[in-house]
Amino acid sequence: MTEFRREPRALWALAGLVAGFAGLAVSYAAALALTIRESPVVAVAEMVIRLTPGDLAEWAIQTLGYRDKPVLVATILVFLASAFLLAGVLARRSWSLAVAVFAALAALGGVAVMARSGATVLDLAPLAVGFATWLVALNLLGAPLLAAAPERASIAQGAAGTGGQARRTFLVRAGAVVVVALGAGLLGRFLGSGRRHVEETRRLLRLEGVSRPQVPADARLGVDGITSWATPADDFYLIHTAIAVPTIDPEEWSLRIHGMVERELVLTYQDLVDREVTEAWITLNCVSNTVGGTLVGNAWWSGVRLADLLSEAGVSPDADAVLQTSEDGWNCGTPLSALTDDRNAMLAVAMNGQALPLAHGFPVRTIVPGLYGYVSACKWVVDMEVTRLDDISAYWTDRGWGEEGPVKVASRVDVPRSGSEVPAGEVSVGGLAWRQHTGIEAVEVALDGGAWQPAQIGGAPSDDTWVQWAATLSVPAGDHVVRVRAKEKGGDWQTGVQRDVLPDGATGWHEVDFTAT
Ligand SMILES: Nc1nc2c(c(=O)[nH]1)N[C@H]1C(S)=C(S)[C@@H](COP(=O)(O)O)O[C@H]1N2
Ligand SMILES: [Mo]
Repeated sequence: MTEFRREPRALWALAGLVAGFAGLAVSYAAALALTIRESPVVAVAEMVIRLTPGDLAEWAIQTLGYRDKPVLVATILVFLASAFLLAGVLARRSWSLAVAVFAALAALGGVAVMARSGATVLDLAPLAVGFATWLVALNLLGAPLLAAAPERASIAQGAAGTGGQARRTFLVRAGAVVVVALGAGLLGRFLGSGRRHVEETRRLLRLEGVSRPQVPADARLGVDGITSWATPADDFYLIHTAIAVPTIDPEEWSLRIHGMVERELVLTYQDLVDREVTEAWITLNCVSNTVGGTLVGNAWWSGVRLADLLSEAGVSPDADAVLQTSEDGWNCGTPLSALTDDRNAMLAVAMNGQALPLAHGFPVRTIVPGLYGYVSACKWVVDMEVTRLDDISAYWTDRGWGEEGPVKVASRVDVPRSGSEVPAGEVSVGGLAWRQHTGIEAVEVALDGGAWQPAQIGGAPSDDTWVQWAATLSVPAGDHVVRVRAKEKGGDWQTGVQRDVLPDGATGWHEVDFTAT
């Protein structure tokens, strides 16, 4: 105990160091588990690189050569180690000072993470996890040290004994934290290497029969501000329940088609890509898309027709559904007719002319024109059981969503933007309208609740995609609201009755407020 009092500062510093590196390791593992591009330390390194003056960067590259990045990361780690030591020493006197040091480091990491293009709040999750780890670990390690110092013992009553016992507790806890940190670090490495391998495999894939997307000339109306008719993969909305995007090596992927069939089929990735490729522009949207929302995108999909595969398997006439299961355990029940009729329901292997991005279902996902994603567009699909709708329940239908999931007619105003100011006079309005597998016949707009006026609509290669629409309105100065409605082919005008997305998709007209000056 005396010895303990003689060098408590060193032990506190050690506590800070161990806690600090544990936090780094855990945040690194979290970044890789959540498939966030890189860990906070790398984000800081990238920021330093961006902020380094050209001459200095030049000097660094000259002197250090290809080692410049490892040296930078090592420098950051040394800086962090000093900060951790400091936090530990400060914790001896004041817990809040230690927390302030960790908070400052976390804030620095946060700025670096958010400074990257395309960063979202989710990218901060590893930092939050690391920060929490710092606090928990420092608390765990600090408690026995406090208990060992007699003048502070009352603060940490019951946390640990005194003297030698406190020292043992400290060492055991420090050992445990180190083991957890090493485990987290190894887990991170493992997740990272698997992911890199699959990313690399994906990039190197050359898929025969998959062609580059060609946007039909008449699809674009050329009005500024309307969402692009073709959605780049990077801008395509993402919906999945998986926390970590599955990383599946095509070599290891297979799909089993079984259930109410004459012969079970098991397909490997090679079997699949050796088949004839079908390609089409297909608009995909989410049932959770609210009126005017953006959970909808249009891509050029390439894959293998499901109707052919199901007919090879010999589907029983009593079946009316296919229960699709993803590698991540998510599932959905799809009406069989939508997979076997003449539409382009496919097992897609490529999006916009390239192997599917990991987050969009690599290596294989289902795409069914005319149905919402939650009943059809299974990503990372590995199992299809031919069955009866009455006999199954699936992820979203279990949670109160409709069983069939046909897409409802919808339209959206993209310009003018909500709340924007435009010059009074002739004002361009425009947006998108869709009703996949039925098609859009006409679109109308109305200013300030007045009469409906026809809009121009762009071309579409099939009824399975959205269309752009545009109109010019005479708008006097003042506050206005523009609304849009679409008419599906051979059907009615879109209803103005507002309904929530649950259970089978929202209805109602999209309206946008703007000011003309
Ligand atoms: N494995 C898996 N597939 C899934 C989902 C999911 O949560 N897990 N979500 C579905 C839903 S609700 C939609 S709208 C689409 C979205 O596809 P995207 O993320 O490629 O846009 O995927 C569908 N496929
Ligand atoms: Mo969805």
